[in-house]
Amino acid sequence: MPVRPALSPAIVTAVLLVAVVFLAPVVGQPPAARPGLRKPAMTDTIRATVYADNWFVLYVNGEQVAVDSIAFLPHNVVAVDILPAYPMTIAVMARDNFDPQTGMEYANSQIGDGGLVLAFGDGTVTDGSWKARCVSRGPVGGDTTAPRVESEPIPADWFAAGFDDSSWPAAKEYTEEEIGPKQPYYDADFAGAKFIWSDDLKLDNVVLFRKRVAAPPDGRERTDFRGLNDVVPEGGPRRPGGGPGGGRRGGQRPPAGPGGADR
Ligand SMILES: [Ca+2]
Ligand SMILES: [Ca+2]
Repeated sequence: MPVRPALSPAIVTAVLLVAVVFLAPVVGQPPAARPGLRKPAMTDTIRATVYADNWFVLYVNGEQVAVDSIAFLPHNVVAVDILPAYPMTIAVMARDNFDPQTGMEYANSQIGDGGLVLAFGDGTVTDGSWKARCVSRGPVGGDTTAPRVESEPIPADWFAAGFDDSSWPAAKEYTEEEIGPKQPYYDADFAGAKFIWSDDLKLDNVVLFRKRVAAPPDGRERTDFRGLNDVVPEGGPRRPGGGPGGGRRGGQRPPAGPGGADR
């Protein structure tokens, strides 16, 4: 019988602990040493809830995190889990339903209206502090006899965290009565959130929104997990996948129990 290495899980764990305690302050030093490199859990996420008349795409910190799964009708609520990091830049493109040639809807029989409301589990809500820039409107001037659409190019990086939106107008708040949301809105929790759009709820058909959230509105401390892929998380890396040599230290097995697996 071959003799297995005599390192018990307990000893390996002890060695790792010693290494962490004595080496971490030296190796991990510098100024911006980030506390807590544990892996994020679902309890670190917040729920993002959005209702758009009629459609939206949502970006958080430059990454696309949600797309409305229904382009037109019925009016629906989309709720997804997101991992927040602050300051948090939220960017939304919302579209009213409209014919790209006329700006009207239902076979050019009427002018539809838009509307967006959003609430995050950290207390972030839509309101007049958001920026809103209309990039497509129609029928221009409300003219339904010779209807036409007016659009402008969308900046390539409009959703990026570093995009300069200082010249964008403030979003305008609208009441529930003005929007006339459908039942899914009432079935969700949008407490504290306001409906927003650009200046013309009916003629503005494509609107870009941006909001920078400096810190969690609910005041809760949250870990910043950005760059997690660039560090070794607490508990060590995942067990190597069985290649020649087995990975670390000549193929020793990582300690059993918590820490070895990709939790
Ligand atoms: Ca419209
Ligand atoms: Ca609409």
